[in-house]
Amino acid sequence: MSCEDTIAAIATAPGRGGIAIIRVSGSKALDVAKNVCHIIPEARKAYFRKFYDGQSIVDEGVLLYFPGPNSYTGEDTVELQGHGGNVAPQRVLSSVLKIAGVRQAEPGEFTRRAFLNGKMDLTAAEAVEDLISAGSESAAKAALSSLEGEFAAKLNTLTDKLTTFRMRLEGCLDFPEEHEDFFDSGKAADDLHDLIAIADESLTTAKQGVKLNEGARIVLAGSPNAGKSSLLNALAGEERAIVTNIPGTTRDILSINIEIGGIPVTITDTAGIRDTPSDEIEAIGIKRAIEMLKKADLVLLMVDASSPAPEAEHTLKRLKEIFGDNTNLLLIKSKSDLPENKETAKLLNNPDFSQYKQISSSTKNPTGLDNLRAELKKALGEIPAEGVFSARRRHVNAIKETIDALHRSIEMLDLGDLVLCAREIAIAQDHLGTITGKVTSDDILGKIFSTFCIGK
Ligand SMILES: Nc1nc2c(ncn2[C@@H]2O[C@H](COP(=O)(O)OP(=O)(O)OP(=O)(O)O)[C@@H](O)[C@H]2O)c(=O)[nH]1
Ligand SMILES: [Mg+2]
Repeated sequence: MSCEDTIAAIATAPGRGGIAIIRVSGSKALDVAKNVCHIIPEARKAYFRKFYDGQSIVDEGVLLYFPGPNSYTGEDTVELQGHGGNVAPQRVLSSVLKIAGVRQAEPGEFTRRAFLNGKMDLTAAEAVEDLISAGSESAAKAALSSLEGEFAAKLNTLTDKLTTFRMRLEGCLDFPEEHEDFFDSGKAADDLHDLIAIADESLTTAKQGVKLNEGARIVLAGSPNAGKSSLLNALAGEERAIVTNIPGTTRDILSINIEIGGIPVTITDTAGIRDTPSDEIEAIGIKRAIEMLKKADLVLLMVDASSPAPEAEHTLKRLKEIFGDNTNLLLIKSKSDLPENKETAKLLNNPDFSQYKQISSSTKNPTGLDNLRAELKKALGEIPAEGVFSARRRHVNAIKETIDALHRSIEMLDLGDLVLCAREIAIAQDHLGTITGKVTSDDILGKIFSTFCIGK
């Protein structure tokens, strides 16, 4: 991939739509305007033009020209806004790609160029994609905060403080007699603890950002007829899954997207787990259920509290086999509108079950899910309304590495090894630098931008 080439792509989503935008960036952008629109445009002026492929007209629309560096990518950029749909934009793009030196853009390549040309830091570049794929309003708001540089600003404050600290430390190494105050007072260690506290705060916020970005996966599990599909429908607010009183109704997995406390959540309904499926289809469904359970962030084990539940013990045992003891599991006692079954109540009091939080639910009365909704919010972790930015796992890992390096720097300080202390602080700075892109490699960039949409 070379930044010398001029790149082009359809920047709007495929399918039926009023307008499609073909975006072009690079030194040949004006050639595109000349060849396709038969005009040399002035900067930032809208022209209504026919779009040509050779002598034939392929579409008509608006042409815009943004000379670099005052464009999204920092390079000369041309936008052709034509008609949407599956054919017209492709025809315009194909005409654009016939011009020498112009090629189809890779996913995220426009934003990659914007980053490389210093138009935005890496957290903002990633936030562009996060905003596009945001699954809830809170996630979109958080992405916008990162895009506007709030995440980078927070990290830059920490980096600046580390730089100041390192300068003092290195000054002390060079001129020990002049900097006695710095260490005699034990102030250096206090300062480092303060810096760790700031990094810890960023870590918490970054983890919340990841949650908003990635969303959470909740999987419903339990014996046939426990009420899983009914719960899915109630949470979705519409009849998505088939509900009958025949055990083994749900065969395939079915996922819906909802929002809980601002977090985008995918809830998956699964076939009730039992060892004696009625046929091959149910057996495959149970296998799929187990695969989904392995990926769950939170499992809701449903037990029908109104009936004998001879299979509940077995289901719990199976779940533990699937993911061990440390699963995030809530036990849902369903059908709480019906009288409780004494045997089942007794069973759920035994330690195997009582170690889990138990929540009563009913889909048959209007307030039957209030408690469950509140507990789901708690289990997923509440996200503050303000001050959250979108973040990724790589950010969380880099902040953790930063904190580890700072802890090591305190150890070195305690040992009186100021050289190693300074080195650990430099390592901490490098880790922070990988987040904003001050320290980066083609590998990291390749990984980040390959998940972007084409045309962004
Ligand atoms: N009274 C009462 N009945 C319920 C409740 N939830 C579900 N049911 C009934 O229980 C039966 C089974 O419900 P489903 O939602 O299909 O159960 P399931 O766990 O999805 O069952 P499978 O798909 O067979 O694994 C249906 O007849 C529902 O109407 C509830 O809260 N109260
Ligand atoms: Mg079902």
